[in-house]
Amino acid sequence: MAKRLVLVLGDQLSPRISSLRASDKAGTIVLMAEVAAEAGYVPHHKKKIAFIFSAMRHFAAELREAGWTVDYVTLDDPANSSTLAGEIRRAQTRHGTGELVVTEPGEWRVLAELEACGAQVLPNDLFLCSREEFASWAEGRKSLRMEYFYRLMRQKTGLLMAGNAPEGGQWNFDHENRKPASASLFMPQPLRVAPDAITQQVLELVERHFPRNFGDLEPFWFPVTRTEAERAARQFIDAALPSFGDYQDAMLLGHRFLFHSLLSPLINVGLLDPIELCRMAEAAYRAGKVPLNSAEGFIRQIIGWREYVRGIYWREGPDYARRNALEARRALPSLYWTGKTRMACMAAAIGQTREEAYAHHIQRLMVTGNFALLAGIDPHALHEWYLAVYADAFEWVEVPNTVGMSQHADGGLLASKPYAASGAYINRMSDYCRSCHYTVSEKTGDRACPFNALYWHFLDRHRQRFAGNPRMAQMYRTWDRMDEKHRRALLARADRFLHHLDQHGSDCSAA
Ligand code: FAD
Ligand code: DLZ
Ligand code: SF4
Repeated sequence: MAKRLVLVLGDQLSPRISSLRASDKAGTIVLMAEVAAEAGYVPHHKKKIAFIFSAMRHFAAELREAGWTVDYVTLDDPANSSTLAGEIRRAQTRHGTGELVVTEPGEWRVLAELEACGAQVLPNDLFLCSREEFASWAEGRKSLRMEYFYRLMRQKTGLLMAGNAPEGGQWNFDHENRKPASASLFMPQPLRVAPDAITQQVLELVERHFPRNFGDLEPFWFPVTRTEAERAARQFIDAALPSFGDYQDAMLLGHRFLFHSLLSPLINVGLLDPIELCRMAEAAYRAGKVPLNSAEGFIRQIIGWREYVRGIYWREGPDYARRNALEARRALPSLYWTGKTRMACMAAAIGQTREEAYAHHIQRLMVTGNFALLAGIDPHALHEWYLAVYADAFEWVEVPNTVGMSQHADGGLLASKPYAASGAYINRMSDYCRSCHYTVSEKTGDRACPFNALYWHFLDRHRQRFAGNPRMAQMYRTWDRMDEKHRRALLARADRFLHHLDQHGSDCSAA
């Protein structure tokens, strides 16, 4: 009897995925394929490609060990057709089968490709909230604030609940989580795994096939197996989670990871179960090892934000990535790729992105994202950049964060006000400004922090849209109270800066 073909994608590396659970080992061929089309729809960071290919190869070995028959196509297989659809067709011919089953992918584009191949698409139940459940939660609501969705997920899972009430009497302890960090704090280090023979082969392949892609390939120390991922999670819970809440928004030169988990790539490809991870965090709290603000903050990111942005991605449809409510049209400056800029905060965020394929949330939101928002950079170009440069980037999570949260390009669906801030915010939350070419306290003049004038330029050019927003009224009052000459000087400083940016792709001439 012809066997069923189950396609397992590069971000579905869990034996618990629905396509495998719905199949029996004897009657199934599992197909996994490294294909140029997936490695090339944006110019992914070298580390991202290496991480995904190595994790895929290790997962194929895990499945074989568990008794599955796996047909694995490597990128350098001479017969590789370079697309998922092509590899499905070839495998169907090889194995004489027409039946194709797949767990729902994380992108509209891939979903359309698989549907065109006649795939039976099963829901992805590695998430807590199904697409249908999110749609029914959102139905008829005037505003889709994450906080209310999050409370529902707390009740659904029972995480940090005391009966029907939230543990500690509050749903959210974010007001305790805004502390700047200091370099004298003990900084935990994430687990670093030495590449094994499989990863070494992948590193050679990536260097051969993608020599010009963005980013440093080595040193490469990402966990790539389930066991390594679980060790990384344990290390995070024990060493970093206790201070996670306090310093969640902090940034420090030379301390790129602070108390963050670095677990997003591992969760997003299926090596870690998000709910089990939350249960580990809760257990650490209940054992008295982690304070409530940290455990709650971490759990909120996962069962709140992570689930919520996925719901938004699928609910809003394939055109969500193209929204541009603020009509931002500026080309993405080359400094995003080169890291050549005199802005110390941008240089730090982009530099570590190149080296690690990682930056933490506040660097993405309040440094590179904030700059793009203030400078009026085309959100779609920015989306392609975020999708390319981070190891954890898949459309379902990256698009709502970029287009919605960071760029307000969805017109405020995800955030009630834009995440726009002047240099004062970055100065408060980091030590970047101390070593910057620019002076954060200066507003006009060529050495003034660019974020300052750009901030007012942003507010001024979007006055019609935002002046009526009660959360922004105070800022417009401050602007209106300013001396006319000072206002003109601020706008002129911003215009000069933007003109230079357009000419050179950077604030330096030699980018
Ligand atoms: P931690 O700070 O340790 O947080 C714990 C976990 O919570 C993360 O591992 C992640 O799974 C989850 N999480 C936290 N914030 C978010 C969020 N806003 N949305 C979804 N999950 C969240 N996250 C991605 O996983 N992939 C992306 O492509 C991505 N693109 C982003 C683009 C922009 C412009 C912004 C502002 C944020 C983006 N995020 C993305 C969200 C967030 O920045 C990352 O999840 C986080 O930085 C990952 O690092 P960490 O594992 O150390 O996170
Ligand atoms: C991101 C990525 C890359 C770089 N390569 C592959 C690949 O070769 N094969 C594969 O199955 N998936 C890959 N992926 C992930 C996909 O591009 C896409 O993001 C997910 O399949 C969406 O669920
Ligand atoms: Fe960034 Fe401005 Fe501070 Fe320089 S002075 S690091 S540009 S916020």
